[in-house]
Formats: sequence, structure tokens, C-alpha cells
Amino acid sequence: MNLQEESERAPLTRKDLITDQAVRWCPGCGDYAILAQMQKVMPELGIPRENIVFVSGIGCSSRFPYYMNTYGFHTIHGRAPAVATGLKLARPELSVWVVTGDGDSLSIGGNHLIHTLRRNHDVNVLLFNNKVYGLTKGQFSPTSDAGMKTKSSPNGSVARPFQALSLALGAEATFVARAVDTEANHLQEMIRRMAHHKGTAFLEIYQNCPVFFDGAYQPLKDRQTKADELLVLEQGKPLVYGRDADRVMKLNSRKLNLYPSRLGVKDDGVEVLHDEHNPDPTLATLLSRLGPSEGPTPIGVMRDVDEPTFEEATITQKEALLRDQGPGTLEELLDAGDRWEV
Ligand SMILES: Cc1ncc(C[n+]2csc(CCOP(=O)(O)OP(=O)(O)O)c2C)c(N)n1
Ligand code: SF4
Repeated sequence: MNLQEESERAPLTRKDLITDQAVRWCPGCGDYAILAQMQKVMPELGIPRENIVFVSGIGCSSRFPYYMNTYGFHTIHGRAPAVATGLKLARPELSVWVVTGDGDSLSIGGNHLIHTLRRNHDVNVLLFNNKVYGLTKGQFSPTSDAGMKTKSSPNGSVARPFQALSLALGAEATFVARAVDTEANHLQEMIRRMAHHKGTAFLEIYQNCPVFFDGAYQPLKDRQTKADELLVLEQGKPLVYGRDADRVMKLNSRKLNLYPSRLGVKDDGVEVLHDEHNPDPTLATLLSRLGPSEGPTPIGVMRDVDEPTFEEATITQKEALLRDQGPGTLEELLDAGDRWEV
């Protein structure tokens, strides 16, 4: 039975998406949890398997396409967005997913990522952020905390870390969200949401590398602390968090920042309602700047706005040119314009 017949016959199940490849991640790696949630959600989306493609760069996370029983490309370091966006332009009917690490996408691939986000290609980008280079054995990455000691920074990294979501919002990405590998239901919901978004959907997943930077996100995961450390964003709701749901992030309009306060307490700040559909990315950017020293860490959708995709714009332009000028030939194209002999 070929893939086409198979997809017409029965809806996909989680099992259909598991490959016969031995999974080569270390025991306890956060990548397993992300793979499991992807294999769970994908069948619900109702996309035929032959229309799904996972594209990765280089790194531990970039082994992902081997483990998804769909089409896939394991490409070169940092270049997954280039392959994925070319593929989507040539075959707009495909569901295209990029899997990348913090080193892969923010260091060598930084430029490719920025322009994918800026152009609003209709692809889904999953950034597994473990704050370290896993595959090459634990060097610091663009998201490593300042002062972090690694084999390549034995005296502590002196660089200021990148905030991946601020970068995405700076490029005015149309869908920007964050999840944590161990928050299974929330992660599933984020995968569903991004799959339904038209345009570049960017999801940063906090992923634990137990071998080279174990516990990078422990306060966000620990049962004792996570209610006070995580701010779960909900559309139209105030930025309330804490185990007693009595803390709130308020906007200080003088300093233009968000700061932790208590519900019911009167001070200089104002409570804001979260609006992921706000076309202005300013408030989403303030959220993306929060981290352990400023208050809780937001997870969920920071921005989800509707804008034309690069594919739509390109296809519309091509159709208009074909209507006005006809199909033309390669010879006509080569003979057109200025020519000179060297
Ligand atoms: C052109 C090139 N430069 C450098 C490397 C070495 N290299 C392989 S993976 C990697 C970083 C991977 O880190 P990250 O993207 O954070 O992924 P992880 O392994 O943590 O999932 C580097 C520098 C390479 N493979 N190719
Ligand atoms: S080195 Fe880290 S990121 Fe890579 S497979 Fe092992 S635990 Fe996972």
C-alpha cells in the first residue's frame, strides 16, 4: 500500500508517526518529551502524512526528523530555515516544521531565522532551548547565562545572552510563544495553536539537557516553586500568577516595564489584560523580557496576528504577471534586458 492509499484509508495514530530508528538522545533528555507530544498532536491535525515535512539543522535536537515517520531533511548547521522556506514556496500545500537548537538557530543560523520571521513564511519553527551546545559536548551558546562555566568558558561566559522571543518579536514574527518540555498539556496546546497559524509560527521550548546543563530551568519545573515562577499567559486575562493566584504583573508606564505586584494593592502601576492579537508588539516584547530576576517567566502565546504570508504574496504577484505578460519562454528571458560581452 502506498502512502496516498494509506492516508485515505484511516486517520493517523500516534503509532503511525514512530519510526524504526533507535532514538539516540541521552537518557532523560528533554527532547524525548517534545517528540512524544508532537507524535500525539500531529494525528489530530488531520494532515496526510505525505504532506508533513520536518526540516532540521545540526545538533542533538536536529535528529528529530529521523524519529518522525513523515518526510524530513537533516540539513546543514543553521540552514534549516533556508531549506524549509524554499520547500514551502515550491510546495505551499505542505505542512513544514523546522526543528532547531539555540546554537543552531541563534548563532550560525541567526540571519536565516531573522529573515524567515520577518518575511512571514508559512512554516512552524520549534526552537529547543537548552542554553548550551549539546551535540558538541557542552560549550556555551547564545542563550547561556552570563557567568556560565563551560569547557569553552572555564572562567564564565562574559557575553550577554540572547532572549529568543525578544528577537522574534523584533523581527515582527506573527506567532510567538513559549513552552516547557515537562508541561505536557500546555506544550500540546502550543503545537496545536502554531499548526493552525498562517504565517511563521515560532515556539521556544525550554528543554533540559541533563548531561551538559542539567537543571537549567529547575525552578520552573519544581512542584514547590513553579506556581510562583511561571506566568501562564491567557488571552484577555490579567497577568496573575503565584500558588495563591494573588500576584500580578503590572505595567509601570513611566519606566515602560512590567513589575511584580500583589492583586488589590494600589501602587503606581496598572494591571493589563493580555492581548495576543494586539498588532503592536510592544507589550509582547515587555513580556518576552521577563525572566527570573524580573519576576515570573511567561509561557504561552505572546503574539498571534494575521498578516499575508510570503507564499501568498509571491503567488499573487506571479499570477498577476502571468495574466499581464503571458507565460513567456526561457529564451525570451535570457534575451531580455541589457547584455554585454566581456
Ligand atoms: C559549519 C559547522 N560549524 C560548527 C559545527 C559544530 N556544531 C555541531 S552542532 C553545534 C551546536 C549545537 O547546539 P544547539 O543548536 O544548541 O543544539 P543541541 O545539540 O543543544 O540540541 C555545533 C557548533 C558544525 N556541525 N558545522
Ligand atoms: S547531550 Fe544533552 S541535548 Fe544532547 S541528547 Fe544528550 S541530554 Fe539531550
